[in-house]
Amino acid sequence: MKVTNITVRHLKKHLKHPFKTSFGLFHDREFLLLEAKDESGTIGWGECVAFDSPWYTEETVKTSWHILEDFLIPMILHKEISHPDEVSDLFKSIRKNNMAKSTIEGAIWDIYAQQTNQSLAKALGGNKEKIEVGISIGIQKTIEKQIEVVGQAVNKGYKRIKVKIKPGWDVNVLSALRQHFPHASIMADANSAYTLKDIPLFKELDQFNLTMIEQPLAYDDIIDHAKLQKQIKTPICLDESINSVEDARKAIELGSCRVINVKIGRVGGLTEARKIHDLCKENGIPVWCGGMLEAGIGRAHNIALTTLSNFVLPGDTAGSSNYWEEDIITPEVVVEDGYIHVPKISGIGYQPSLESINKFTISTKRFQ
Ligand code: OSB
Ligand code: MG
Repeated sequence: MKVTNITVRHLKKHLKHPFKTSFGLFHDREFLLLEAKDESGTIGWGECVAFDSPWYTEETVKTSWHILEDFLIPMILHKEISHPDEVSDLFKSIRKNNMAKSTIEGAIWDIYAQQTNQSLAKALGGNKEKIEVGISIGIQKTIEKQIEVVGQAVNKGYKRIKVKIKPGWDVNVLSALRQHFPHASIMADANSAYTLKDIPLFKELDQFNLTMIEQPLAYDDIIDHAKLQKQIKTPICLDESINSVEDARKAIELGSCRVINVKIGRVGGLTEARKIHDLCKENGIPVWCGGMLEAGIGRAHNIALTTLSNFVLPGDTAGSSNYWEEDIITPEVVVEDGYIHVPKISGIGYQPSLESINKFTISTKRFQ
């Protein structure tokens, strides 16, 4: 294939429920969509998961736009590409900026799947018909409210409930949740809000039998996480610290985690995500697919990735209606009894709705 036209759109969508983490509160989600067309007219879509501020990684919507426009798009336009695995090699001279890279790579995978007449899941080598789904719930105003929201998710059938914690909102909340939901799979995500000084606190959390604790320490650390994992029973899951298959190899060697959260954008695309999946499988490390409050395109890519065999833990890819009054794809992503049925049609399996996309678009630029 040769990509001849690319359209980048900047969208802003209001979240149905504000999302609070250890780093702040979101009411809106800004993101980029990339539409790529190849010479035969096949169209593929990618979603850039960077946020409008660099709280999670260093990338933002604006840095992604800049890297796409000034570096990555010129490297892709009119190049002959026989397989999407080649895209990361084309981008080798650009350091990091994984979310920007992943945006184009995702669109190329979509085109490739359509042209080989298979679903994106099949093209990646996945073979699940349905995937198990978990949910990530933001910090609520009170413990009572947190219990209520977790209860709603349990009743909807979500297979694993993740809550966000931060200093002062940890033992108290998790203890209350464990009391109310003695048998639910509950986990906590700290988004790097703690240090090794908090080891006694993490030891205390062991009593709640959490499925895992996600990214308790610094976003760029794997040394201290290894020290912490040796002293606690709860499995540590790394998110922010793993940006490549090399990071995963080192973390596994050091014993920094027992689980890895794979996010396509954070690791630079589906090809790298699959490499991490394969390495973890060889090493007996289960993985699951993380979420970035995606709209429909990103959500569709997550679903396809989750069909790979070592995605044995429920991910954060909840249904569209958990985030949006109206998603940008048809049909929307629906969760039934804690499962999403993987679409079988070719490509990402959901149709982008241009009418809906246009409604939320702030700016558009075309490249050819
Ligand atoms: O740390 O996993 C995270 C959302 C935004 C940024 C980082 C994270 C999250 C979530 C929500 O936990 C996942 C989702 O529901 O999409
Ligand atoms: Mg996380």
